[in-house]
Amino acid sequence: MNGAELIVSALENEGVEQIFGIPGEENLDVVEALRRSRIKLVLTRHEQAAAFMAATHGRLTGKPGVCLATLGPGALNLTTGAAYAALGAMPMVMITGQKGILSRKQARFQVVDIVSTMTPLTKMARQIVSPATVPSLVREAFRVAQQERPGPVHLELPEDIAREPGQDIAPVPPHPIDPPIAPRAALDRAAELIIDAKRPLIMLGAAASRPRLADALSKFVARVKIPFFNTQMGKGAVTGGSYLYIGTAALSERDYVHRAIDQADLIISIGHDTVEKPPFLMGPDGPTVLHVGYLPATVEEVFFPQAELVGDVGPSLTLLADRIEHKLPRAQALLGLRDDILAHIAEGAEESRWPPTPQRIVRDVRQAVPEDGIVCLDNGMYKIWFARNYRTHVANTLLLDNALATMGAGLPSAIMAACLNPGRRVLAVCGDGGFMMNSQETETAVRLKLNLVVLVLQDHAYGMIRWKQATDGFPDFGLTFGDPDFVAYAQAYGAKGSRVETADGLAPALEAAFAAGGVHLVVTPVDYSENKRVLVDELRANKVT
Ligand SMILES: Cc1ncc(C[n+]2csc(CCOP(=O)(O)OP(=O)(O)O)c2C)c(N)n1
Ligand SMILES: [Mg+2]
Repeated sequence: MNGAELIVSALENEGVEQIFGIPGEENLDVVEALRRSRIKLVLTRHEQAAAFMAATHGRLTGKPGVCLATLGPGALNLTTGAAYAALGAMPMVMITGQKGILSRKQARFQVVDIVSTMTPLTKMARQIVSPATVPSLVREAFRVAQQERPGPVHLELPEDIAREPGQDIAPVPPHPIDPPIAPRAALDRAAELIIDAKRPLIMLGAAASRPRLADALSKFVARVKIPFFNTQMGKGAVTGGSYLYIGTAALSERDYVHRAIDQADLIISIGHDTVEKPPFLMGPDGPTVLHVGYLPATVEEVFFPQAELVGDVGPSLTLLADRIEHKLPRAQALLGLRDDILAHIAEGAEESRWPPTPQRIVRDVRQAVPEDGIVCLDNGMYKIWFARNYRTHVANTLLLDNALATMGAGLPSAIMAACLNPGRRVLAVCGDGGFMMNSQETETAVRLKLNLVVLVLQDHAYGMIRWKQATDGFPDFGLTFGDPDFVAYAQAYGAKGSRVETADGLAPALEAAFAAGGVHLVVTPVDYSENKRVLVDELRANKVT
């Protein structure tokens, strides 16, 4: 087998079913090996989108997604996706080509040091220099990508090594690994802290959304009965309809949920990852924070836990619940705040203003998307509103990026979610700015015959930056643009398109789009005056007691 055949056989051995990307001439041996394999090559229209898709595969399944690009320009286009997976802790394997390394017949044409470029963006970046090392390097790449804290790995396969005949080496078989559970002494200490707390609160962070954790985490919360809130990326980790859900910390301070946070004397922070915009700010006067995580906490100016429970989170939480269940008479000390917090958050959701408010849009989306439906957000102003107002009931049903927070990932992540979940409703929500950053992938979605609805919120502006500009006291300048006719644009790709024209038009438009199937773009204007009215003026006046 040559280097390319060895790599494809090693990928099959890892259970890889599809690879996303754009090959170049340096990958042609890999393409040929893929043609003869079980693995499907899914072409995208930009490598960045391929990386977003592969990362989302990792995020949703816990198993690395794989993307492929050529050398130089193709590989460089993967870098934003690499950073997205690195900050978001999403397992992903990137394979890129390179000119031959044994001879240099094209001099330096297109040659960029991609391994060095990828090093700070990945957990591991290696050039493959011999077919013999392919099976072990691929196994290692998958192990490293998948292990806590998960992330991206890069392998560079030069074209001559891809073509070089090697021995038929068998791939290294994967085996299950059970990470260590928190030790007894740490469990006892954590239990004591929680039993002594007068006003405990649970916070679910990004790592709480790891797919394999959903059950154990939900059981823990149900057993200890302490109210919980989540960070943006912790949304949905425990059923959001639970009577213990007290809100989402979409802002760092002063939101209604901070009324509970500010009164808590102990926050049991499960899986918080400080890549997220801080859900609250720790200060010298408290509260005490107990970090529960796969890995020790990272200490920041605004986050410095005083106690830690480190180990495989699911089984560790079960042992912790065994110690504290039925011993927490004060568990619900803060639950009385819940109704008021949630009532404030729900304000404006029923309003029939035209254009619709973000609160109304969130409500209409929630109506059209069943509990197990998946909403994938791009980055823009609406992300704060969805994080704050959208109620989740099933783990990983609101995919948003509060880590790299890059524009352009909404559509590709929704494409991946739709590929993995053909029976569920999947919706991408994008701003008119972010959608245009990877809108070419509409063709990919159409070609893959996906059922996917894309909701574009139109304000003819980079709205979030415009909002910041206004709240920081700058004059309105430089952040507006013209849009294409989105309905015609969708139709040009062979997708369907519709425009919301009335205050009550969004929910039926979404319902019709889902019911019709295929790829469907729905465009609605949005009234962003609420950004200042609620998120600035109202919350500034919101006295946290
Ligand atoms: C790739 C990238 N470029 C720039 C930014 C900075 N940024 C964050 S939100 C935003 C505006 C988003 O505009 P749009 O997609 O139209 O959403 P809106 O806020 O208008 O709803 C910008 C420019 C970013 N996060 N990512
Ligand atoms: Mg916009």
